[in-house]
Amino acid sequence: MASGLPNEAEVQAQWRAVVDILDKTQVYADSLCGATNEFETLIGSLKGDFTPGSLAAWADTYRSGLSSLVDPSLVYQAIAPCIMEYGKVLKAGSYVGSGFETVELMIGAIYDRFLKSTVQFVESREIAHDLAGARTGTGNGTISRLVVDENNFEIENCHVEDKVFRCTRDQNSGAKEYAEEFTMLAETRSKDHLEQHSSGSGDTQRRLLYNKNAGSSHSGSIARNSSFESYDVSATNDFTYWELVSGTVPTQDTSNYYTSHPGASTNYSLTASAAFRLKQSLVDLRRSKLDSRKPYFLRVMTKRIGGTADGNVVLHLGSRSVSASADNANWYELMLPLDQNSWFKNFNQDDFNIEIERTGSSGTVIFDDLIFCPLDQIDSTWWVCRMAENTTVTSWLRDDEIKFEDSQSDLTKGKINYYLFRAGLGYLPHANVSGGACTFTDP
Ligand SMILES: [Ca+2]
Repeated sequence: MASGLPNEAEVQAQWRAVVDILDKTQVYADSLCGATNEFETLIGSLKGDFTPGSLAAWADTYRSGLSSLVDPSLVYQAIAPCIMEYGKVLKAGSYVGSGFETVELMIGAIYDRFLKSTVQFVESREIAHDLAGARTGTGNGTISRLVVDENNFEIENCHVEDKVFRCTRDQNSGAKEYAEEFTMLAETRSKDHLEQHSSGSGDTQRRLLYNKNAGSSHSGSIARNSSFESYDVSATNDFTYWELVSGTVPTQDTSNYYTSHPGASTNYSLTASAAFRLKQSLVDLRRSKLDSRKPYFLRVMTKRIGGTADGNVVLHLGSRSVSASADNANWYELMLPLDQNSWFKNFNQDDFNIEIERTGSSGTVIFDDLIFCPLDQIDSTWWVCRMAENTTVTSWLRDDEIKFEDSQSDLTKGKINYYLFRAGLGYLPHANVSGGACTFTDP
């Protein structure tokens, strides 16, 4: 053993050496146990009195032994000391925010260190996340996905596989219409810890996803009066929970609406023939606080009624906003893009609120079906399902599906991050986003 405490490069060298051993073990074990391999050859050749039974049993035991060498708990056991040693380096550099005693928190301190102190990156796994998905069946809603964290690094602690969201409860089988239940179905898992790259997550990441709507049930918007049905011209705020910030108070359109939602008794929309800006404050949301560890989704449907409408429609999420032309002949989903600014840290503001706005004053524009909600995390990336069709909404029915196909062109890339994932420890900032040079290189 060398003497003294390691510096940062030396800790990285130890970590790299650990990953090298893990990876070479994994590659070798996989090569013995893959589809056309030594074990297959052996088992296929067995005949006689002694060998068929005995060697088949031995092969099982042998594979089990190989598998145990790359068991997540053993991967964790190898990487955890490197992470804690890294903490000592941060301490020596008086790096504030590294006073953690657990591996899980210390890896977060190292992540921060990579960005804030001595900027550096590991190699990326370069996973190609499918953002669009392919829909089959009756319903014409959509599922969107967020695949970057609050610092715009692609989320890398996930399985590379196809995922299908299948409608498992519709309006006729236990769910409310517009609050249909989807089950995420993944690819088959390896029977042990070998052949991980060619295997899926099995049922380990299986979660339910619900169609979000403008109602107030469990899958509804956390903004109140999101569908603009609660309206009283004699009240302080004509639209309940929506306070006028500037412009002319909009009125209610009782003839046109986007779609309904669970619990709806009437279906109306908000209509504006002049410029306006309305806000709903945090205190009026169905939840009195936001979760700083989650990304949020905000959208509203809008279209013009009658002739051309001028100006823009604008949606504000805290300090962030998105705008588009108000002149939409069909329903248009005005939505904060799903990117790093979907995260609390990046839209947080003094006196948080969400706002809808129209800037023009010629022509009539209606708004309906606002949805504000946190995204749901499944296998580390984030998802939201809702109706967004621009002409006619058709509800989901059981067995409707949306399929997402992720891929990774080079399975050997991003080993530091891959074994962090295998150990259940997340990932570190990687070089493919900022274009920075990779300093903590793969073995
Ligand atoms: Ca409505």
